[in-house]
Amino acid sequence: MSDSKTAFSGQPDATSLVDVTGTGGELHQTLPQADAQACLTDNFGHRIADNQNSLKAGAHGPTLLEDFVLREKIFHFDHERIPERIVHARGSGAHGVFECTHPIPELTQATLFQHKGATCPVFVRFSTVAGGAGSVDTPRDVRGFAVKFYTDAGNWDLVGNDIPVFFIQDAIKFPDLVHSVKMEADRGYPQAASAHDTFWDFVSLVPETLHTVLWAMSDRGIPRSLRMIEGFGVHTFRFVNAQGASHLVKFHWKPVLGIASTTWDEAVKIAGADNDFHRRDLYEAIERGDYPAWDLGVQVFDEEWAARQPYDVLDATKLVPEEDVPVRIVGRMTLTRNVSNFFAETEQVAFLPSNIVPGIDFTNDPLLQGRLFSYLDTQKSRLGTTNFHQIPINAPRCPFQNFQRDGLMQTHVPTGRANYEPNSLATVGEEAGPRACPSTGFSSFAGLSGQEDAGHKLRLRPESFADHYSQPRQFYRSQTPNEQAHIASAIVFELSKVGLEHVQTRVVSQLRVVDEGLAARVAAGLGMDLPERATPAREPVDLRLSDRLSIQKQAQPDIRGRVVGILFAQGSNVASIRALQDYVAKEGGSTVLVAPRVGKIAVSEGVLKADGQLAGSPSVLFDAVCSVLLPEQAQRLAQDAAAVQWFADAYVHCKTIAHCKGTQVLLDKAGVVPDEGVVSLEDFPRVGVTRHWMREASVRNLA
Ligand code: HDD
Repeated sequence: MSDSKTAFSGQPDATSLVDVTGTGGELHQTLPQADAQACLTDNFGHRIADNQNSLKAGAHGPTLLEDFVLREKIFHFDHERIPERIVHARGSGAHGVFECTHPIPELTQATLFQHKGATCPVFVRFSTVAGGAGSVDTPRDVRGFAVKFYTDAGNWDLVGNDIPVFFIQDAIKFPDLVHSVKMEADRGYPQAASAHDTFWDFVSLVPETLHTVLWAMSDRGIPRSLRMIEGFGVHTFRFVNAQGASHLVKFHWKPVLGIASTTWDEAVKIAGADNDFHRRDLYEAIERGDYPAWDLGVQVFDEEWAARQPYDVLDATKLVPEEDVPVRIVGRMTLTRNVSNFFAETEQVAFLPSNIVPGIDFTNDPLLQGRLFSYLDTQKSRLGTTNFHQIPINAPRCPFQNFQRDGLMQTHVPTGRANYEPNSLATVGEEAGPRACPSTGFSSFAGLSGQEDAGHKLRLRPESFADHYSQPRQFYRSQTPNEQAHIASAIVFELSKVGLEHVQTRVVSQLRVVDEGLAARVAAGLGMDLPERATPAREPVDLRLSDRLSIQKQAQPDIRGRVVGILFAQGSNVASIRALQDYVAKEGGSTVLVAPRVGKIAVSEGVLKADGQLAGSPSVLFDAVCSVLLPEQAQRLAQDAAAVQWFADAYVHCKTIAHCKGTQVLLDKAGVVPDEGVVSLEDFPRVGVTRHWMREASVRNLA
């Protein structure tokens, strides 16, 4: 072997530029300035001469242990991954701003609610619950909706979900719930799915789960977009005003774009077409300036009102119907900026329900109380250090100082020797450090007089937590017949994946207490006899139905934020395409041009470039589809399964299909039957983007 230098260096012309020093170049005084900024270095600032080849003893010789450049690079790479979140591992984040629109100083002294127009930066992370960090965006699942407000009085984290209730009443059951829904312990599957034995086994034995289970089995569990989900703080919290008067409060996020969902068949197909459907949708909307927004609303009530309700407001498996306590809008959150680095921000963000500001306080909800411990603890295990609050995404934007010291990855350099208090160092002119501020600091609400929270140590739940069926019944019966069919079908699907027959039986016997009709549908769907009705600890009552619990009852045709797919091919009429694009853009939506192939395509006048290729852009990715095809092109596409499926799916997913006459042959092949949602291109604006649910009964056997 020759020791001479190899002829091939593999060195590119330019290295990528990363400012790793943060010193503004002052440490490179002896080096040329331009070079100092451009030059690749290791983590200790040593310039790297060759980033392509490791150091070898001869061109074909062994790699040398001495190669500190190689070792540092591989060492850092080997440790790039940190433990993923035990739940909510898959998430997407964005920055934004919260603006107070309706001040409520009479209710709370929280600084962010004092003045109309006052703003505060926020960071939001949406997530699925059960799947791992790389799992798909569209399983049937609850969605996390965690908001960090960087207020001038410290961070306030509202760590909620897109469903207003939770599976369990007491935090001590959380590990059991999560173990049951995650992939099964022995076999390592299913990933990101609740349709398996252990989850439903747990559900069938713990009837307090039923309310949230019904929400998850409803269309809420398969949202169309993160921009179109509601958010809920779930627990009852407490507002405290400057005079010390208190009210109970529940927090709601109302999407400006309205609530929208997919169908189950669609969600499954989206998972194949685009693993990152929700993450991409959020990212692209923000990139194009179509900023997602939510109104923050509060339901405010007092203890006397709460005491009169047939449920306990401290029980997280219960909601307060909006018809009983209307949601009062207090502000708007707008997401205006994508993260610059997914790991540094979305992955490292650490939410803590214990992050609270003066004016907002906890209640004795036993689920909330457990969370106050769990999140702080989990961040240490995920991020490796008690100093996780120093990571930029977690650090408050207001000054913070205390006597907490040292620890792994300490990045602050406190000066002086005052690391304790009280101290008298100021008397000798030394820095004495901060002191508590009784008037502006956080003081816990002491409780209402006459209602002291004290008693014997007991492991039990209050009697008022005993009714597990009235609100699930209210939820189910408040849905439209079509939505009820979706719930029944979803439960049939999930239970059809359950191998343990006694679990199926027990679930149906529980459903009989919720609603006999629902139980009968599920039993029929599973081909089983109706089992005995479960014996509830407390018989349910019929609560007043609530339209606000239904998505369909609130839905309006709306193109805002929606995506319309336009199929064209060679020779298509460009004026029709432009007219569609203009209309959708004017109404606040966006369009994607789909063609049999990408690249430039000759149309009636000039050429048009497709955004997506037909087989790679199935109609499940769009809210409505339009087709501008010459008869001969449609004829050709009628031989292409991707084209036929494009229309067949749009049809069975109950979407608007707007088409020119030429497309008819393709529609016939796809089994599209004319109805109010299948219209000419000219009629598209009249029908708009909506779901034509009346179509569903003719295209799908629902339970
Ligand atoms: Fe939780 C994460 C929401 C009950 C323990 N939870 C987590 C996230 C959301 C929620 C949105 C993701 C935060 C992020 O994006 O980083 N969790 C809820 C809601 C609950 C709830 C709305 C009930 C009302 N959670 C709950 C309980 C416990 C936990 C009862 C434990 C006793 N949750 C955790 C956790 C996680 C978490 C294990 C995992 C990652 C993290 O905290 O930061 O500590």
